Amino acid sequence: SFAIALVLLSLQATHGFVSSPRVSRPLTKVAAEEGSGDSFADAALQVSAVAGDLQGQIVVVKYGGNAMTSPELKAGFCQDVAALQKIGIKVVVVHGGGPQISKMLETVGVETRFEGGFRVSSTEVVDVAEMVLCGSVNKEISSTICSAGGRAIGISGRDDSLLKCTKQINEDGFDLGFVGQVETVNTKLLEQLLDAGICPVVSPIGTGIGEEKDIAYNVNADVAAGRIAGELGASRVLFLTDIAGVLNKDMELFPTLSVDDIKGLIADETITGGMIPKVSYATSAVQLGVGGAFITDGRVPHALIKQVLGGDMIGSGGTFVTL
Ligand code: X2W
Repeated sequence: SFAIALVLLSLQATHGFVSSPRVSRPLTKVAAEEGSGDSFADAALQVSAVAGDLQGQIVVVKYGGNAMTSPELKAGFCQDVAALQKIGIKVVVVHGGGPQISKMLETVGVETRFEGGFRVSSTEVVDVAEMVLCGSVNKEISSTICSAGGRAIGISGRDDSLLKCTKQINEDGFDLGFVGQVETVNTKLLEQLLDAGICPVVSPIGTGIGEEKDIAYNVNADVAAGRIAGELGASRVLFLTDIAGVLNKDMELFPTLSVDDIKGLIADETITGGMIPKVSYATSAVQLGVGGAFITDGRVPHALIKQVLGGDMIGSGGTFVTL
């Protein structure tokens, strides 16, 4: 198909035919034991084997604000979503936009700060976050997927009560304001859109429950993506971020980590700072039944399609987290 041809052309252009060592990441399936020497045919066989396995499966992608830095990266990401959709993979995009919210808060003169990876969110802050995420960021992503030939609809966690939240209470009792803890996910809405061939593009603004049903909550996009993937029983969740993956103290990448490995690495302080929340959403998604979670560098052009269809076949990096 056109989509496979597109992938192959990009693989050809950037990597030639790379017969890197086979590793056991589930997305990597090598069709031909030995290459025939025809690089296009070999790559086509490899990609079609992976694409066949993934048809009809759900892949949730968290697209972080730091991975949206250039128009080229954004266009490449949206092209990838459209291409995966054409192959028959059900893609859900959950986007962030932290830097974009911070910029707007600065413009309008509202102070902002983070506590433990979460933005302290007054009513004013949530208003701006909703305006930025559900307005410009969300619509730009859904419309660019459409102009790349895909079908996408932008929604927020307040639409059809997609993300019902309660106020998140920090362990140390610190008041974060209107930061939402996701209580329920309206998976039916997402499944209906996916079954209709539409990619839901989700802004992480949630809705309150009961008497609080008209309150908007600011939800961390990693939290929203991990939870949506878990509730949907996705085969994969990908976190496109601004680092290569989980690194050790010598800045070398861990290609795979189990949930137990991660506990140990946090205990011995190999994993620190902003990586801790990220790995915790990845591990909780896996514990909720997601086949695997990738934490990968969204600043790499076409990171999404390379990771989903290429895996280690093309050495696209990232850390794969599994049970
Ligand atoms: C985030 C929502 C956006 C987000 C915020 O206000 O920045 C909380 O921290 P990135 O680009 O993925 O960081 N919400 C509660 O998560 O964006």
